[in-house]
Amino acid sequence: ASSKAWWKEAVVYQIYPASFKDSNGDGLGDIPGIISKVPYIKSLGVDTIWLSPIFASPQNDMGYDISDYRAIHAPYGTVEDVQTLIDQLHNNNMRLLMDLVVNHTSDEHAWFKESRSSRDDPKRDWYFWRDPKFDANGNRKEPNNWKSIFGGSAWHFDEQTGQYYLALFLPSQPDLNWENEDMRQASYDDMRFWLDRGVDGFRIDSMNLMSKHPDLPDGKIVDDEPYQSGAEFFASGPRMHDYIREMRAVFDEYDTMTVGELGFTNDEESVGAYVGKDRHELNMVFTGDIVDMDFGSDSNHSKYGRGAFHPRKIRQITDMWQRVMPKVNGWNSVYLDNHDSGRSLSRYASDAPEHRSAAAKMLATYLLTLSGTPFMLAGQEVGMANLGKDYGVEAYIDVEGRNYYEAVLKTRGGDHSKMGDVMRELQLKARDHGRLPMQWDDSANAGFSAEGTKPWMTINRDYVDWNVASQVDEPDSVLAYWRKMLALRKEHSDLLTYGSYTPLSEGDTGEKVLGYERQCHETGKTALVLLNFSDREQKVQVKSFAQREFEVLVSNQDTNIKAHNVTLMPHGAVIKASYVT
Ligand code: ISL
Repeated sequence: ASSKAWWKEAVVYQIYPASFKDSNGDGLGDIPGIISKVPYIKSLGVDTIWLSPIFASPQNDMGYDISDYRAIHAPYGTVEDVQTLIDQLHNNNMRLLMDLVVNHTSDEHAWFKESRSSRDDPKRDWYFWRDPKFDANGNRKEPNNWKSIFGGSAWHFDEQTGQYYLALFLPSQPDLNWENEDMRQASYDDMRFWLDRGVDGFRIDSMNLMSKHPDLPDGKIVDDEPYQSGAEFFASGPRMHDYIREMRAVFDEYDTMTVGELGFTNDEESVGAYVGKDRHELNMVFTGDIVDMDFGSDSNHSKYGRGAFHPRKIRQITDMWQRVMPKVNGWNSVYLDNHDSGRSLSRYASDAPEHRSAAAKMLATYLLTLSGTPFMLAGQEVGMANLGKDYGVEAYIDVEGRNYYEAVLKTRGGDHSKMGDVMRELQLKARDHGRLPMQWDDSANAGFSAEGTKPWMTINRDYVDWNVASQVDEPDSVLAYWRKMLALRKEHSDLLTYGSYTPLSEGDTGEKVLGYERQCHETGKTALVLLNFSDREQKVQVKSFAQREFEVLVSNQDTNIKAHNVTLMPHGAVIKASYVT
């Protein structure tokens, strides 16, 4: 069995700072607002907070474009406020993870300003600067064909010094050159700045993009677009593991938890290499496959391509990582939602009024019964959903979705009435949905921001029915279910955190139901988990449970559940435990 550690037993609550709680009426969430909600977060049974970036930033990418790692974006508060938050959390036996965005900085960071100032600047090599290429007609061209993750070329020409710089995300997010030793040391000093103040760990943004192939070769051409992914030359590149190990030495000066965000890398072997225990690199990662399940069926598996979720996909991805981690003696995260995606409730289950509560509980059951550290997104505990179909494109303000919409609109002669297919995909997957202001109560602005203020983004009008206040004392609410599940995970941590995992086959459960057993080898206790990912009733017969004693530990339905015959209602979830006597 896996050895014990605090970060394996943690349950992490992700807060998008702009959207959690506005304490001063400027329409934007802030750190004092988060501090005011610590008792609430603790009352859920959650013990760790992951805070998306709160650092000084021009906010072109909502703080993922940092201009000073040691300063706080003024509307969010101050370094002292962060210290207060850390102290309050620690007083409550809770912990804080920060977002570590070091694949790139903002173009307003002092490092980049110096770097771009002249070709001879000592910090020139802290970023990627390359000479132009020229085509047959003598026209200037980018150094290679890589595409930015947010669209267009990843290279941007700087008139003053006559070279291009690389930016895999926005033009205002230049990539740092991790090859440069001085740059790395400066970044480690910034990390120590926060670790010294008591931060307990980091979610490392775009973690595996930090090592690029030294020749920056052209990406493989897969279509007739001018720019191509190129990810094969910058995802999990040649020196990636060196950098992580060097960083790990800094983390080991403290008791630091790390979770690395993986992009483009989803195969067993590469993922295992980051988290295998003897590798001494990261505690866990986020693989992107779990948030990509309804991406396009096109050859690029593009985010806004037309795709469909099928329960078979979650079965396959879940089985794979649950099997791989023990094999490499490693650990993983478990998550369904983050600030870069539509809400899993609306994409993989159902936010239709008649299903919403059951579906939200079913997904909670999934998250909290697997091996791995669970990460939930604020609002998930009350069944927050995507913006509905009655919202037009103006409700969508995130740069990724907007860029995509504008690019397609151009090819359709600017005719908004021809954008129905694009709207459908935005309604499912746009990053805005994961960033909706928290729905605290049914007062104006959902209790997120005072009445009469103008929140920085749309508040989903369903807040009137779906909010914390209306659920907090309601025993059948989604919120009550989360609390019950979180308590259960703690109580049965031998089973649910550390137990082994055995999948039931599709033959056992049918294709719409996900089923697995968790077992504690010391006690022989076994939990059987059945999750109905459809909006129809499903009948399941689990033969291995026919001869055993069992009890229903938790369920979101109250029909009488017989020994090995289970009828799951639409989006039904059942956990049964058996004890060998
Ligand atoms: O958002 C995505 C898909 O919708 C991803 O491709 C995302 O850009 C990628 O996973 C990296 O994400 C992280 O870094 C970005 C930032 O915009 C995201 O919010 C962050 O999670 C650049 O820092």
